[in-house]
Amino acid sequence: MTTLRHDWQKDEIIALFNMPFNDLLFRAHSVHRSNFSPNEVQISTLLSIKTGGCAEDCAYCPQSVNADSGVKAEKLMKKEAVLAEAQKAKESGASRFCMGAAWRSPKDRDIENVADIIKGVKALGLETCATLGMLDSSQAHKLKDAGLDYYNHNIDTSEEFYGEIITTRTYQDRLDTLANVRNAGMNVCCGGIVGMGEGLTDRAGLLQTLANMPKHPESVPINLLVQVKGTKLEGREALDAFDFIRTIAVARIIMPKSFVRLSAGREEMNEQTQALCFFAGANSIFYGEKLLTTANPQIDTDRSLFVKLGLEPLQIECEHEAAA
Ligand code: SAM
Ligand code: DTB
Ligand code: SF4
Repeated sequence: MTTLRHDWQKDEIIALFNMPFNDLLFRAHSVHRSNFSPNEVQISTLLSIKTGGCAEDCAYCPQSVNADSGVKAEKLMKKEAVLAEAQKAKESGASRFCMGAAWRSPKDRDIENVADIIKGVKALGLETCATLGMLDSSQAHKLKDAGLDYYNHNIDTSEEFYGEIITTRTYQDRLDTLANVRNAGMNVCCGGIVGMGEGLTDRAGLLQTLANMPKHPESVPINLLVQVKGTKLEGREALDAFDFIRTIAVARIIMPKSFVRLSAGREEMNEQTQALCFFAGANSIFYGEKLLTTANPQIDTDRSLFVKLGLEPLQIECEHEAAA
């Protein structure tokens, strides 16, 4: 039986990162196989429902007002337009629809509008996820009541490196939002970004914070920085692919029952790197040609990779089907 630990020490995690590659992958894959069906991958499709003009200064993000990325500020999309995209995502094989908004935190009016959209997406038979910035407790409860299944809010990196990337909100602000989401009874989707110029100790610190939460996030997105022209992190030295694969493997070992998502950055990754990530324990991806504002692999490209590797999309059981 797998025991879930919440007392990981930094040096233990660093020791995992430093294992010989074959030993690390063997251990991660063994953990993966004893907790999941090894060839099943959960599929989420992303949509930016409110793009650009964000007041936060996240150094990686093309949607910050501080970035000179050419991303224009738009209003919240209309419900009908979002539902049309959700329907397309469902027809392409996604099981979860994730809606992102470039807000520091939503206003109560925004929560009402998004709650209405969430009800519509759920009625299509999709799982719902939203990422709208910081939430207080009452906002988290309103989203839960609307039927939101997952809330995504990333801690991004280690507490030590965080200040180099964002100055407009603290690490503790993020942890407070995550506690509000958890206490409202939603599933937590929380991960980070690697390849921002952090060191191995920071990647270990990111995973340590996630694994030592009172409950492991159900979904752990590991993003490889998408370097966007006009952002502060444009031109950072690219992360070695093996260091990315090691990050996935360590996440799998220390959060054995969480879905680990091979998230942003797949467009710059070759098939072999992605295959090793799946072997190391990644079992979720973003699917569809766009992430929020940047490119993701084409649907046909991903379908062909799934065929080559014998991977199958994870099927979800709709509530009305489960009740039948
Ligand atoms: N504004 C909300 C927030 O920050 O919580 C929600 C949207 S925000 C774009 C969601 C996440 O996308 C960020 O926390 C970050 O981890 C990820 N992200 C943004 N830009 C990225 C980039 N260039 N490369 C990789 N991940 C990125
Ligand atoms: C997550 O961890 N990654 C996604 C999702 N959660 C919201 C976002 C990736 C964004 C990449 C940059 C862009 O497309 O703007
Ligand atoms: Fe705003 Fe989110 Fe981008 Fe930060 S990551 S600038 S909060 S949209």
